Amino acid sequence: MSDIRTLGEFIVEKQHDFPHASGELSSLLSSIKLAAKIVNREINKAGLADITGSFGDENVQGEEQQKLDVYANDKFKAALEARDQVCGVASEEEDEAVTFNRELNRNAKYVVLMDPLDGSSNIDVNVSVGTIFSIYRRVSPVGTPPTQEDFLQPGSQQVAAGYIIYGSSTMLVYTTGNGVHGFTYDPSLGLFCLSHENLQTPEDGRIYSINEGNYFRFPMGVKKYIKYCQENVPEDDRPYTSRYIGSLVSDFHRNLLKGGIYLYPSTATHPTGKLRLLYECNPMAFLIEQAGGKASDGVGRIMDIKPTELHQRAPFFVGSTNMVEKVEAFLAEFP
Ligand code: AHM
Ligand code: MG
Repeated sequence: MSDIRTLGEFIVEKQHDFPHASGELSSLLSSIKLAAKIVNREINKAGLADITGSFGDENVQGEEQQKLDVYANDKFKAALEARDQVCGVASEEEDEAVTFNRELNRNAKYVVLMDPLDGSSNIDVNVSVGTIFSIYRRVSPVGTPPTQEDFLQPGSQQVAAGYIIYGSSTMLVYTTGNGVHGFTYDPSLGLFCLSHENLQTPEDGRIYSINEGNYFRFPMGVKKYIKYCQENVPEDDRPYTSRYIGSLVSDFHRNLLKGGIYLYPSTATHPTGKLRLLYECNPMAFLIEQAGGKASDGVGRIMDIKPTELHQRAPFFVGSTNMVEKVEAFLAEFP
């Protein structure tokens, strides 16, 4: 028992790595941990209770909301509001940013952006899904309601980011800018226990993850890169392996551990790709950079993009540095 380090203990231990250490971020992360446990419990029952399937509504992006999307959104919002560190939340499932109105929340320093249940269309078939979160210090004055500027900060301003993967085991992986740490949930103890300290991703990988069904809609540089991955060049360890779950958190998590690249390019029908800059790309970009990898929109660094809209999308290439640079080179030559 003595060698178990829980997420709570670890956060307190590492608190001073954080530039504005005051315990507030620790408390904020622990509210995320609590909501994760509640959502995990519900996801584990999927298939038994009447909790899967469509909610009968669409989110702001016209995508059908699943019951568990709505459930996860509510639980994370409630957990964040219940502590005093967060003044507002922007979520993939909400049209507008949500302001927390209690006085304690108005005096809070942080905003949270989240995708409460990413890949939720996979739940009905028992495939892993995830929660993605991203935390910023507000730029508006404390004591006032948060403004758009608080939410529309470039990813480089994130103070913490992470995800929960509800997989064959449930894990919480996060960074506060001092490395990436992973915790596996022990359901019998009800605790997230440190299992992956200081995760580093290989500089080179052999896995590429992309929805190849869209092949004919991809830019020429991406088509060329896919062919490059498939070429038979044994001295260069090619062909690579193709793996695509269709659940960003799961695809990202596997590639982070094993080395690889996840690609969601622009397509002829979706010129800015599918993934959301604020809820999906930026937090994953912060994590991968902290793990020694790279995240790009095909031209430049994801975290340097200055957002203009909450639900903005961006082409996304993330993973092992050499692989991301390779696809950037193809795109530069064949835009
Ligand atoms: P969602 O946020 O609506 O669940 O959409 C994001 C998901 C990602 O998890 C996944 O990588 C991608 O969409 C899959 O898209 P596609 O089915 O077009 O390959
Ligand atoms: Mg999503």
